[in-house]
Amino acid sequence: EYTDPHCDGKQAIVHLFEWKWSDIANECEQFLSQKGFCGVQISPANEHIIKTNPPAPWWERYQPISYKLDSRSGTEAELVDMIQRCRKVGLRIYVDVVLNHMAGLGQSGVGTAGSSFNSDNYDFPGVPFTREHFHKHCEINNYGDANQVRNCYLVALTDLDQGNEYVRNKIAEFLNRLIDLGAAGFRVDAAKHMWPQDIQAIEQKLKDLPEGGRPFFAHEVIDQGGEPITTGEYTSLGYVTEFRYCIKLGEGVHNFGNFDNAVDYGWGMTPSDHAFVFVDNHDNQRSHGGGGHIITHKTPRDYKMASAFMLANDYGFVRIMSSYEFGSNTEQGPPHNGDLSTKDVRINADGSCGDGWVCEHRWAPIANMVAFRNAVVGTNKGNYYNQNNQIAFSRGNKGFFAMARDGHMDVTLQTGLPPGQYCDLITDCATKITVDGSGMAHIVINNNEEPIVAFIVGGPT
Ligand code: QV4
Ligand code: CA
Repeated sequence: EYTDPHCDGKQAIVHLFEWKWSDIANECEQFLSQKGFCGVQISPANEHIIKTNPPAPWWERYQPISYKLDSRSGTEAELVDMIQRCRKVGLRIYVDVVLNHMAGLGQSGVGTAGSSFNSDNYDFPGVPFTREHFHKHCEINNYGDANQVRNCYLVALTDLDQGNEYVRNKIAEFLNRLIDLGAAGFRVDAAKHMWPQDIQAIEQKLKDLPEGGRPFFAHEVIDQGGEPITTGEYTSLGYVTEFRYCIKLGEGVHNFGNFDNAVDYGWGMTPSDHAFVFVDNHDNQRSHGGGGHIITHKTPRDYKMASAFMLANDYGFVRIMSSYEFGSNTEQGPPHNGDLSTKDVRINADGSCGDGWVCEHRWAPIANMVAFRNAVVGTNKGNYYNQNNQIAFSRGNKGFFAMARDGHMDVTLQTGLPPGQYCDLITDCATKITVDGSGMAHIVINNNEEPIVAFIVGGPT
């Protein structure tokens, strides 16, 4: 339950981090629908604090002031328009929701929807929430203590008591409103910091989607082993983030031999049907949560390989990250104008993005592998080949994938596919592959920047 993304069987979503609603609507229509994406994870849509020092950091969206739908990405009317325009071209919206806490101690003023607030007085009249709705102040400093992780404050963020019936009702009202507006589900921020039974009680208060079925849930639980709180406590509530896979993908790209163990259940990794997977996320790409060596857009060649492998592999439900450029200042917000409003996403003539937006989801080995994943859903890996930093495998009799770390591969392999001529998805058919009557094909890679070949039954020819 809570694992159906409601997108006609499609298999990958993209996090358009900090994009404005109007740009997301355009992207649904102009790009995501053509490439077979299932939907979009959007930044928090509700009212949040406004910071001018530092100027409009991205993390102001993680300090809610109320559940009014006015944020730096746009107004409620713009949100609704976007949800509907995306829906029309077959894409669903998953809203990042911050339910664990409100704004941090020491702050007061007015939020993005004009509501006043005073965190030190636990006063959030825009909801309204008052002191009785929060846990007493204590700070989380020991992740070995599950009570503390759930009941104390994460970096001084005023911690809501989801055991309180009124709090549960206010949260459920907020989520039900988003369901009414056409959202298909949620990414739950800091789920690890809320009791699973409280989340369950809130989920039980939610409506079915208007077209039927339970909303989709992806719970953010950072479990890298060694702590009492595990992803397993949350799998009955939907998908759960699998941060160990970020580390495994990084290790794999550096030495393909490591891809043999990319999913290590001995490590406690989440079962595939509840694992929400990604190469990096908006936190660990800037070292804000989650350890390990994380591959990001800053090393494009490695990033393409990690993403392509993730999309080809038979593990989890995939989220693609789409970032904006940032330097050593990890607080820096999205590209913005002089008045701190977020800049439009510029799309260049060659399909890449400009004005500081990275758009990894438009990079060919990532965008075009979405069709691969959609085509091979439900099949297992087979015909596995992994030698000398060259990897290849089939997915049932539906698709075949190959990748070469040094950019070159020249080997004849069993593909498991019916005979015929296939188009390489990565190069949009510039390369063709012939599978003979016994399923063998000559696999050639000669591409340093994008050393990947992938083809599917029923693909372009
Ligand atoms: C600061 C000090 C505190 C001090 C406090 C009060 O650091 O020690 O007590 O001031 O004076 C911002 C600032 C942070 C500040 C805090 C409160 O960065 O310095 O505290 O605000 O004012 C994002 C950012 C945080 C940011 C937060 C709220 O990452 O830096 O804090 O938004 O704006 C763990 C969790 C996991 C979490 C991860 C980052 O288990 O759940 O840390 N990930 C999610 C989100 C993440 C978000 C939050 C949770 C909180 O993905 O983006 O944090 O909503 O691993
Ligand atoms: Ca909590």
